[in-house]
Amino acid sequence: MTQHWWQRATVYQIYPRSFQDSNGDGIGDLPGIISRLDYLAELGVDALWLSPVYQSPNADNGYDISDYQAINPEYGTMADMTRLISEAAKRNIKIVMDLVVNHTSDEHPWFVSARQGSDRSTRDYYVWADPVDGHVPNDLTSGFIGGSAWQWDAESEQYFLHLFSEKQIDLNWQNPKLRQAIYQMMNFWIDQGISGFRMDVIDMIAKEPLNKVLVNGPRLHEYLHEMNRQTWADRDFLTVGEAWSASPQDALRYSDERHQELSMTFQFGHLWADRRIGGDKWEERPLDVERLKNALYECQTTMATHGWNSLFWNNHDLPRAVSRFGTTGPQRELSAKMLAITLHGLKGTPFIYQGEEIGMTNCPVNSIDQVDDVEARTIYRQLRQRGDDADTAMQKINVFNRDNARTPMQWNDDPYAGFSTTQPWLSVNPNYREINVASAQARRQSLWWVYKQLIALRHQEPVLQNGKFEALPAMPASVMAYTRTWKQTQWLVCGNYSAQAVSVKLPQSKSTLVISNYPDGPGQLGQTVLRPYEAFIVALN
Ligand code: TEU
Ligand code: CA
Repeated sequence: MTQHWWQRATVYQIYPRSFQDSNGDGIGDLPGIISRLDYLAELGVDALWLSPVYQSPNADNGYDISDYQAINPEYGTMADMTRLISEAAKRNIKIVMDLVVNHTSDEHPWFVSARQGSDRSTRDYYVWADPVDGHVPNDLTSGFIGGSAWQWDAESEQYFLHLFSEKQIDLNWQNPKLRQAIYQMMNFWIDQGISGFRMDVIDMIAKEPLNKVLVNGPRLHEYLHEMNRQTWADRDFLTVGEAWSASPQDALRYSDERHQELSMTFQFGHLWADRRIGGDKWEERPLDVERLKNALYECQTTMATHGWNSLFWNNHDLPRAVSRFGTTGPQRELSAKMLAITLHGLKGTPFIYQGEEIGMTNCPVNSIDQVDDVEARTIYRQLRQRGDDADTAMQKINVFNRDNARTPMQWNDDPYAGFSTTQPWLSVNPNYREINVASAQARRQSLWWVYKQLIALRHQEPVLQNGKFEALPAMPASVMAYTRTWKQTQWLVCGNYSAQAVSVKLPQSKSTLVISNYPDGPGQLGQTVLRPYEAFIVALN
């Protein structure tokens, strides 16, 4: 039975910098989000996950925090945050904060005092290591800047660790004092009335860098259980851990309620379906729908009785779903509806990334000067050093550039898409005149209305919340088809991931249409021809 609010909820991710600017400085902010709460309530979402809004020098757009208990002045004040929480609550919307506790900014007072001064009480909050034969301790590299992850501190004659950028310094979770300081900070936010945490790279916190163990360290689950007990344990609270390393089995380990750790994780298995596993980020492969299905299905069956799944296509680090798994051609909305229907039919908690509900697309750029993303800029430099000319390097960058997902929200066809009254921090996607919220809401057949309907169905239908998942056997590679069964109710979810029509054998059964992306639905089941990108949910009877 459904026990938790988040088991019937749909969460909406906001990237605050790009959602709504309220004061004409070109940067999204908290008052901007508040001004859009009615929009979010109309869409029907239950909770907002805010990417970091804390004080930060913005080396990685807020994923480098210098004060966990202060708001970045670009975004507003603590009073704005309090108002956001209460205004959202009035509309039955909960707030989920981003918890970035694998690392802090180098400007965090903990790190400043760890490095210098007589009182180094926070020295062991971070990871330090002595030189080995006068060199770095080992060959760990920093993902975001290239080069060694170890940086020399001349004053103390030791190295410290930064696995992301040189301004994101890894915390030492083996230190119980550090863990207590983090739990205290989390309790501060829980007391402010938030309802959940999304936990940044949570699979890395128990790293053992000298043994080159970066994810799934031996004490990881011990820490998460301890965190659970010392913070949200007695509340109905949503926790979702970002875990790139998580297999379906790992995801069960995190989310199995008997272990009292997290509600769920983000697993990324399905997002390798158009990449070479272990390959470079820009190595695009034609979408392998079979692999995509299998990854999603395996999570469904692994977490059938215990544990819980998150359901998502994209976020602020990933390309736009419709550009990646659908089409940006004339069937853009049709294909985006197919993606929405086939994902939201699964068991778990759906996460919608801002703009997904109107089918926002990737935004390729011509020159590296137009790129903000620290990761993309580093990789560009490396590609050029390895001999790529500027055009070739930019082609690769456009495949994974995180800015693809970070261009401002497209509200209407005013200049700057209604996001701001001035040139935003990152340029608006030029397609905003066609793709925007106002035009989507005005057309009853738009993608936006499909999302609204899917969110409402999740609230209303026990079969969507709890129904047992079963894949339909012997489907063509491009077709996703499964049933959900709860008591006397059985739903069939079906989607064609291809631009070609395809013939399938569906159950011989009478059916009632629940939702579809073609106006006329599938008609009779049995031997059926699915049209390009066709998707539907029907109740079998
Ligand atoms: O991302 C985790 C992460 O592993 C990233 O390196 C991710 O794989 C990459 O961005 C994809 O291109 C989290 C946050 O979501 C991301 O925004 C942060 O930059 C990162 O942690 C560091 O905090
Ligand atoms: Ca602003």
